[in-house]
Amino acid sequence: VGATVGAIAHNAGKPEEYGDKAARCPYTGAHVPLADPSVGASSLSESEVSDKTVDAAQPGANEADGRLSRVRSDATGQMLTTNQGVPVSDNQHSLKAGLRGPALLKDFILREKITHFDHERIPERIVHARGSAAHGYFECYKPLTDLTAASLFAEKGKRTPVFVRFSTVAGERGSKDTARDVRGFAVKFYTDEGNWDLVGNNIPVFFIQDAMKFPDLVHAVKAEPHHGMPQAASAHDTFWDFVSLMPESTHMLMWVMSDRGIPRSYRMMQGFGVHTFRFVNAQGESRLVKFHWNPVLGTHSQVWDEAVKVSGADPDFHRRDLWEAIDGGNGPQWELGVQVFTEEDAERFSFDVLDATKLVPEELVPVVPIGRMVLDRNPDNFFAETEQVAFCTAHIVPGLDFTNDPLLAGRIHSYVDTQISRLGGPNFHEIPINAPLAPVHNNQRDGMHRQAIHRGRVAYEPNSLAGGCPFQAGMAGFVSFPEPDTGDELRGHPEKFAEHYNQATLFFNSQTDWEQAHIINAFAFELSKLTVPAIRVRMVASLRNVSDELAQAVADKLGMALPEPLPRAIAQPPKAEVDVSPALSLTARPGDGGVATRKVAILVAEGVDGGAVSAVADALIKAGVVVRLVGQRIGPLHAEGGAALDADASLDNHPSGVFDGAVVPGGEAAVTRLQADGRALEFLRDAFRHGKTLLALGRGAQLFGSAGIAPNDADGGLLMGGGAPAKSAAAFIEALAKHRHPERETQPPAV
Ligand code: HDE
Repeated sequence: VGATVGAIAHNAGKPEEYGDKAARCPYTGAHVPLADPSVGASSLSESEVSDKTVDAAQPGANEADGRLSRVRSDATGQMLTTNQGVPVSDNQHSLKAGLRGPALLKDFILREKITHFDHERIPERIVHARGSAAHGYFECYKPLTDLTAASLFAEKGKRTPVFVRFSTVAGERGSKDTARDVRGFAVKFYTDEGNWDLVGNNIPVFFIQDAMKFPDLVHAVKAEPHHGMPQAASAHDTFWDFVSLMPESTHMLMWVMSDRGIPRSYRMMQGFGVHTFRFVNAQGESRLVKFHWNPVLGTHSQVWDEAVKVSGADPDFHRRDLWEAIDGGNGPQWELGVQVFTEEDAERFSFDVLDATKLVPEELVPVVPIGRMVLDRNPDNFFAETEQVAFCTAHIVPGLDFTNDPLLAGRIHSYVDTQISRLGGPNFHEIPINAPLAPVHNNQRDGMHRQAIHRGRVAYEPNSLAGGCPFQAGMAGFVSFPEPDTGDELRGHPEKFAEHYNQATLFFNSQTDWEQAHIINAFAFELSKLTVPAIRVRMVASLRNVSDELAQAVADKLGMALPEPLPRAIAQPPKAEVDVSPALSLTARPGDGGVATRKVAILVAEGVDGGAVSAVADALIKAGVVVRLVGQRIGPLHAEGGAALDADASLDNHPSGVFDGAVVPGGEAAVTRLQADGRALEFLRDAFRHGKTLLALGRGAQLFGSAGIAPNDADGGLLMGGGAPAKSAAAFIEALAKHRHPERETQPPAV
């Protein structure tokens, strides 16, 4: 026991948790091979699964990394210099006329240093300002040449480097990660025929149907302009004023008010291309396509009380989670799936596929997996990569094309435009993280911050002086799909765009009881924050068109009478194809059943049962869990019998929200100490209320009693031990894999 406890004391488990030093070192260009690169997609047919036995792929290869090494800078063993490479003799003192005299204007070293500092900031993104990113690759399962000429889908096993940025939308760059919000899911594929940016979200629909409304939506949700509040929150008058006047946003509101708006991790959320795009094959034939990213770890979320508390405990919760998982060699994976259908199919649907407030139910068109994405390398530098990466929906490659979705049309313009002011000019494509792997040759010249040195005297086309180069690619290049003429120029929208509630109802009816309860609570919370009661009434009136049950429950929680339903734009809405879509529930994707990278606290104090601590810790670490010994303070303490332990976290710096589960070992003295510590009781109450997996060993059960938590056999996540620690740990791991135990929830919370 002593030896194992001693090992924990020195954090011997850390290398396994976070990877050894060589794996963490970013300068070698080598990728961290994943422990198990196989995907856990149970939804695949056997033939599809066998198609995934990839033979062409080079494990860990990522050409994009080599390209970035050209610009990497490493000062190890180097002398300090100015930007001109002049060695600096003294970096502590400015040049003065006498020791007590004035600083001199000719001190070019001081001036260069201060001037550069003065200009370190660039404008933050107008939306999606706060984000985190990682490198990785996409791997194609099988050739899709019958559907698309896109080179990344041409061969089984073909790998295309990617850079992926996840983000919140409303908050500023320094805001918290766990706000209730949509999450951005932007993927830059460095294909061999140019960059393709699939700039998606973790929700498959959007608030509005037409780009014309986007600036209004964003002005409404951002901090109110007179006093700059609230930060990273939609719970304020202007947002609900706008959306309650905009019934097309109702479907998206259902998603944002659901637990999708507060994901547990970027690694545990889906991504969606949202719009309907086109696949175009080499013969010029086109099919419509919707893109889905499905996480191998499953879809998991926080609960609201937890998200609020974690935002204070660790505002970087999602950023840290992504970084640490990749750093430890547990890079997250997603499957890319597509829904492919024809224009004729689309015409038969009760909704319009050009309307971004609608999804295509999976029961109508199944999602077929076509490849997987692995994120396996953290950026070297946040600013150079994560901040300067410029995603643009206009970045598309041969084999793909847009549709006439009017929201997408505005985006095709907006992203390129915004990069020009954000990154300081039209040459942002030359910033290393944005530069394609495919060669770039054209006659665009000059501009701010030009990096390329174009040779020759010809910068026009046609030319004879340069032999006609660079020459047009003709049919080998990007050829826009010939969309048929669609009519007269006018402002308006197609008829099916006027139906706003069918899919909001579908979403609500497809949720489990506890998911519905969370949606009701979220609406009630957000609307309770409004200062103008009329907005609240209008919103609940709108919810009546979704579900009377929902509207009534929200009204009850707000202490208001149920208003008349909001008038609908169309009296006789078309009948929806499906009433329930199980795929819309978070529970549809439980994940691969593993617990690797999940975080567990073992509560320790002087006199804790050291044998139990090491037995449980060993079992958890073996299963890939990140274990923290959480003490009344950090540092050394003595287990029962005198063995040394080391608490690497404290009840103050690691409250329960940052963990997925907790263990309370026995040891009479330790339990008595913790019973007298309000922080320990609060830790357990929060963990219990948030549905976390909890294990008591020996006398540890008494601490639960002191916290007001009674044993309950019906609660699969509340394990009151009794058995040997190793056996209890096995049961705990099984319960931890379920992520959370919502069956224990009561309204209001009993504990
Ligand atoms: Fe964006 N959006 N957006 N958006 N969006 C931006 O581009 C815009 C929309 C999305 O990690 C901006 O570089 C318009 C839908 C993501 O860098 C800007 C419209 C979806 C990101 C912009 C939309 C998105 C952005 C701000 C309606 C999901 C972050 C900075 C017509 C499919 C990308 C920037 C990153 C960022 C405009 C609607 C996703 C201003 C005009 C729908 C993930 O260009």
